[in-house]
Amino acid sequence: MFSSKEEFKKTFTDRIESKGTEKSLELAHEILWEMTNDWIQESWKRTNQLYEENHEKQLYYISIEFLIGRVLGQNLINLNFYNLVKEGLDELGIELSEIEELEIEPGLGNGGLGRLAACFMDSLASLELPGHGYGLRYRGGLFTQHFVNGNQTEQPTNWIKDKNNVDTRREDLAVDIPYYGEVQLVMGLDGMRTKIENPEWVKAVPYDIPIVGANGGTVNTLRLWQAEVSNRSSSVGKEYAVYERETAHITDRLYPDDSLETGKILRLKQQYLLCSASLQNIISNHKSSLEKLPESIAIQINDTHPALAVPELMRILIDDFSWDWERAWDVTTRTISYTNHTILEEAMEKWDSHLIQSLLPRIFLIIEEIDRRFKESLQNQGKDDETLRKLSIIEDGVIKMAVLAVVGSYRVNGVAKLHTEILKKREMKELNEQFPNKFHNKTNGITHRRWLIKANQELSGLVTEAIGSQWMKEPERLSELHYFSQNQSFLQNFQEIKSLKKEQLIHHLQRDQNIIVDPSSIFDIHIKRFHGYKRQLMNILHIQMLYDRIKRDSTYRPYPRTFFFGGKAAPSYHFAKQVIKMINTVATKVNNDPLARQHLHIVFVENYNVTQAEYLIPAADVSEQISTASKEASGTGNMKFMMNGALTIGTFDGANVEIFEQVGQENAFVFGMRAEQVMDYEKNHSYNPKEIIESDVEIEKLMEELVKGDWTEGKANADFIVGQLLHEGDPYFVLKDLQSYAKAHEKILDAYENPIKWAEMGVENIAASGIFSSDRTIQQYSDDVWHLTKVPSIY
Ligand code: DL6
Repeated sequence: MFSSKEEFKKTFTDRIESKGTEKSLELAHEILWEMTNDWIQESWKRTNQLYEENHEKQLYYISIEFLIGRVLGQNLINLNFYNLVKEGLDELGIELSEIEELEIEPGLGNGGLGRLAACFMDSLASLELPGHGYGLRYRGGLFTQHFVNGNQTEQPTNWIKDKNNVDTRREDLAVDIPYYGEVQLVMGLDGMRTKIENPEWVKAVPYDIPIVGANGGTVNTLRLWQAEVSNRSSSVGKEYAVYERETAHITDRLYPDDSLETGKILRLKQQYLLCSASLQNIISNHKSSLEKLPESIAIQINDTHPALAVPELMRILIDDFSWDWERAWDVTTRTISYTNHTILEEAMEKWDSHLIQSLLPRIFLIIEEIDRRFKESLQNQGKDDETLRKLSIIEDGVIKMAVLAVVGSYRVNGVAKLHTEILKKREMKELNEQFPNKFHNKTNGITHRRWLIKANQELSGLVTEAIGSQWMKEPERLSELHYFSQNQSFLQNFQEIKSLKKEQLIHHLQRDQNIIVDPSSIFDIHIKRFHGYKRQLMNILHIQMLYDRIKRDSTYRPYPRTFFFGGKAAPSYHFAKQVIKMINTVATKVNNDPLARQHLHIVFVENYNVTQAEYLIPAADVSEQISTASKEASGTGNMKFMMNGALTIGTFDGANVEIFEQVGQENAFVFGMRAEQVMDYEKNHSYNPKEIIESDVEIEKLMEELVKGDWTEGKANADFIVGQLLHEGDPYFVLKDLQSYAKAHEKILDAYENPIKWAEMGVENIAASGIFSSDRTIQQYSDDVWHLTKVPSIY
């Protein structure tokens, strides 16, 4: 792009002048955006040419979410221009960080699953592997969260601007998607063919985002589909205005509320649009014989939202290419693989047959046929009725998408060792027995380029000073830091950087939310989606216990701690919203109490998103990873915190287990029940929270206060929380693990008394974090599942 700072400054100022408009930060943003983009476009073209010339196998990662975060700064980092641009702009009196702040992050994801997809895109390009994403271009993105009287409110996030969008419209690649209609058999040149008569057509228009890999050599593509009216639908069976409105709705919002049938239909429309448009696009790009599809492409479906890719690929091969069933099934099941991200029953997607039958009649017939043939083969193997029931794709008028995804894929993976074991031994036991070589584990990872190199440039610089820069390419070399955990000057620098990152977070919060935080307090951070199993409720109950102890015992004066919360609740998830309300209420009480506030401070960061995470994670002393064991498939926040030198307080759940394995339990604070215990309690229905309350005076008192409404505002909130803990049987074992959690917190206080020891533990965490880079995960997927070949960029 430019070989020196001087050249950058000259090009930048020339471009500013040539605009002839008033100078502003917005103009600086526009110019920097254009300059970066010019460079990326060239590299992007070159990458695509290389892929075409070499006929390399391509991976397509289909995902309903891609939580990419802000783009400009990350692109500058990956292009290795960040520092040069920053210094150049500094000399021109412009702060790069202020330019970055102008970017509204596209909220195209909800949480871990979407952020993982974004990390994978970054790693694929950085490892020079031909891997691209397909997703949806939600106009609204995930909602913006504000608190009104402590309650979450939701507003649309308008991330699409008139100009300088992160994506480019590709009208030339638009495809039409059929909904509804009737399936007809028609006579074609090569015999009878299936056709959908009178469908409602919707046009899917792709928007492309360049994914810039490390050093800028490889630029892959993230292609997002937007629903628009199709000119094939001039005579839809409804008023045109209604058709227009319904079409625009399809890519309006991520995860429309599916409590009503209209919401369910909308979700199905989204999923089919994503699968059909992506597959049509993949097949039309495919130049060689379709028999070779499994050798020339791999399709990874990210959770079950894109599971309709299985019947859709079958439909294309059978209906559009006149293949017979067996041939189509053979190619489909050697092309598609599937990642499972949850064992939560309520998160396992199931669709009423009648919905799919009416919206996607041809797809429904194909699913029925897949199910019929699968059952037939099971019967031939002599399977009993119970096994047949568990393995059926359609059961009692319901389509089980996870079963469809497993049956239609050649490999299936869980996202952490424990999670994969639970899938294999419990949740998908019968499927695993039926397909013994299909299941495998791929522990998640995070891109160290965003979560360390970009989010914590100071720490990244310190690491490089100590062990050289090779770790950026081979993150497992972070292990060399192990030797520096005993180096006093390194530890001191690490502590100084932690303080600096705390100051930066404080400045950010003060500006955005007018919150003042004590920089010398312990920063204890719990950021993630709000969900019962993630146990934000346990965290806030513990804070109430601490408050009570401080009030009751004049000798208990713990070191000051700031407890940060951040996260959104799904708009229709009542439990999560009640916990948010409660945390805000407790925060008001604790923060305004003259005695308690000397020791405890609660900060609820509004509108938690990727950008906020980039401020919060580097500033953390303590990382809260406290899910009920067995419930969190992996977690990835846990890895981000560790890589920034925070110490984990956590359960033996998801990837925490592997984190503890890597760093050693002596460098973390482990507590709570194991997965086996939780699952046994669940199986035997033998957990009774009343027994805990009756046998523990402190918890009993806490419950009395909750019942009295001391910690909630309004009776409804108190009744709900008490109801969950007492009458609903405390489904996430909050009371069961509470004392063990409290003890782990006491150990944190003890450890923090020795700042050098604390820093040592932090450095050990960074040193052990390299294995959690998504580069490792992607390399493993490539080796075991996709079989991609590196295409070295010629840059
Ligand atoms: O695999 C990415 C991410 C995991 O780290 C989380 O543990 C898991 O909860 C999340 N799963 C989902 C899917 N639905 N649910 N629940 O977001 O995936």
